[in-house]
Amino acid sequence: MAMAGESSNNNYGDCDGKSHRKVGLVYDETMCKHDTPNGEDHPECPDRIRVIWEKLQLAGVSQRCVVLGGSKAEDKHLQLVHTKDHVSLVKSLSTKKKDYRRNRIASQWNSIYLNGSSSEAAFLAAGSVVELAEKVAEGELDCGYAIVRPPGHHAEPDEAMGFCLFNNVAVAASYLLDERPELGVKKILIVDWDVHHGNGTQKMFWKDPRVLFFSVHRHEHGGFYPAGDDGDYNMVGEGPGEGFNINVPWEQGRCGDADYLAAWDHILIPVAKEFNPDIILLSAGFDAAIGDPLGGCRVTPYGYSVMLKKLMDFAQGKIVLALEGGYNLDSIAKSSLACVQVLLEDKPIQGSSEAYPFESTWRVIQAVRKKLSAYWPSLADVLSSNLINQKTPTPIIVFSSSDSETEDYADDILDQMSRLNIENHHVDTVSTSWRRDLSKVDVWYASFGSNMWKPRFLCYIQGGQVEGMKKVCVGSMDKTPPKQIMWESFPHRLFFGRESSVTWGVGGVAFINPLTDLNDQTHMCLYRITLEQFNDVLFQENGLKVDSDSPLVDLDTLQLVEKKGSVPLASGGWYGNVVCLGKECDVPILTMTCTVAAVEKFKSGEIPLRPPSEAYVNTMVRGLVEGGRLSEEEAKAYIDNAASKPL
Ligand code: Q9C
Ligand code: ZN
Repeated sequence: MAMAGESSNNNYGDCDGKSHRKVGLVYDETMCKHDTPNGEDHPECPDRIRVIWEKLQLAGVSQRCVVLGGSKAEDKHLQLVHTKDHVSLVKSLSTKKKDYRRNRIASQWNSIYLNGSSSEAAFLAAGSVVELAEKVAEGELDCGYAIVRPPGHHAEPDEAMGFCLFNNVAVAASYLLDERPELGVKKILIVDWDVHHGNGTQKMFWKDPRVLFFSVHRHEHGGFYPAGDDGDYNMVGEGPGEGFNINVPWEQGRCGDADYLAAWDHILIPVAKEFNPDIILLSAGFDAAIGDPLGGCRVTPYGYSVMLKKLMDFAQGKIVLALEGGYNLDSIAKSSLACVQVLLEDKPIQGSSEAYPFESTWRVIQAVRKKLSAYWPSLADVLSSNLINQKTPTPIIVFSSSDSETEDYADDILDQMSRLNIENHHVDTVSTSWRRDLSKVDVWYASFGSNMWKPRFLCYIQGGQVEGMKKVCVGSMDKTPPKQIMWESFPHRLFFGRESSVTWGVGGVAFINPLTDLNDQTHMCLYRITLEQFNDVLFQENGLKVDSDSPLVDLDTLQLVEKKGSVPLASGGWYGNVVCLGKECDVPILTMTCTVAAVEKFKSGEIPLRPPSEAYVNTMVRGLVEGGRLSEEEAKAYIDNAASKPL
């Protein structure tokens, strides 16, 4: 580690003659060596930090920063927040000769992969954040950004989790507080804007009033990763740390600049003023960014700039960003660039945002303020109704359901829709112009469940009822039958979830895993329909009104799903995810699956995996047989086999 008072680095240029701030950047290619053991694709990939670094170079901003190489964390510093056993176990990974030994260790953890370089990268990631934080605390640098991986905020004292091996930010915070008292850092604000809850960091400072931990994350009442109650706003810390843990748990996806800035203006900024930190550490995941395949939120580079700028008013601008998540390479590069430009303070922030927060955002903000006002008087005032009436309404979700329940309640949907339309005449008059555009685009809808049986699928287009369905289907607005029907097999895993559903009884909802599994083949029936009709199928499958004024999959989303393979929709129902399986005749093949968050629940056992009911099997078999895909015996064996394997 560098000594205080060392002369300024030559990389620091001031060619424009303006005095901008001394910004540290850590980048070390060695951290790219941490990768999946067999070269499988994974969202937490080496290119993440490469693209960020390349973007900063291309934009000419890295040249204006103090660039530091990585630095390895010392065991004793890691042990400030991790157990000795955890540190030794991660260290030992590098000496294991065989992948299978590491795979075995990885499999004991939640969402972790390991290779021969994982240990080195983990020590570098943590050590680099420590080094940068030290330089900022000493005053050698004004602020900085550590472009590191693996990320850290899910790592708990005794375990790796959620792509994280060591909790990089927590190690740095403890290092400043416990190992460098002479630097005078007594109070640290940790802000975690990664789309996931920073469960590890929360745990490490749960009883510690020296660290104020603030995490804003997609929570969905405990349904979003890392599932459970830890990210709830009731989790305020304990003992002397009570009131020093603040969670802002979004109830829905699609949150964007307006939602995040509302949390800043009405929670974080007033509390930061009262807390008056000596330094800020930012768990800067960029997976709430627009376009992120895991996050499903919509924060723009402008949004990140404003959030960062607002934090720079504290601790004399001493702030250290450490990369956490963020899985759309383009989004993380652009967001990172926007942040470094703010750190450099060399030009005013560009951009604007016109949207309002969601209604659910105000609900969450009010709940957090109420709970935390016991500790932070600035949160005690009731927000004015003028303010909270500025909102973007959420599409009305009639109910959240499985596909099977949807048909069971189709009459109820119709009832509720007509009632809603009587009460809200304006609902009918909103523009549905999206339909015109999307009616011109064809897609293949690939079905793998009961929709493989053609008469059953046709109900979603033409409306009506078939054998086994108790109630009537609404159908699409455009009732033109599919232009073509064909069958194909795809390398995906078919599985069955849910303890029971109304129509089919025990078991009986089929999903393909949104995470591609090349070892399994799923038979799918492809219907060539318009993108408008595909949206109507999605609405119905998710229990949403079909007269929505915006589609779930618009042309941009279609483009994104073709590029990314999978895009979460946050439509609230069982099929909250759209997957692109490729192209046929230049027409994209789309299917709908449950969300990655639901897969987590199936894996953890929160939602049981059950073989499908007899009625559901019969519908699927009927589809496979009538479609000429398999014989009855083969179809039964195929479903038996799929249903007997755990996730
Ligand atoms: N089983 C960060 O953003 N999802 N971690 C697991 C596959 C885990 C995200 C889905 C998401 C972890 C740092
Ligand atoms: Zn994340």
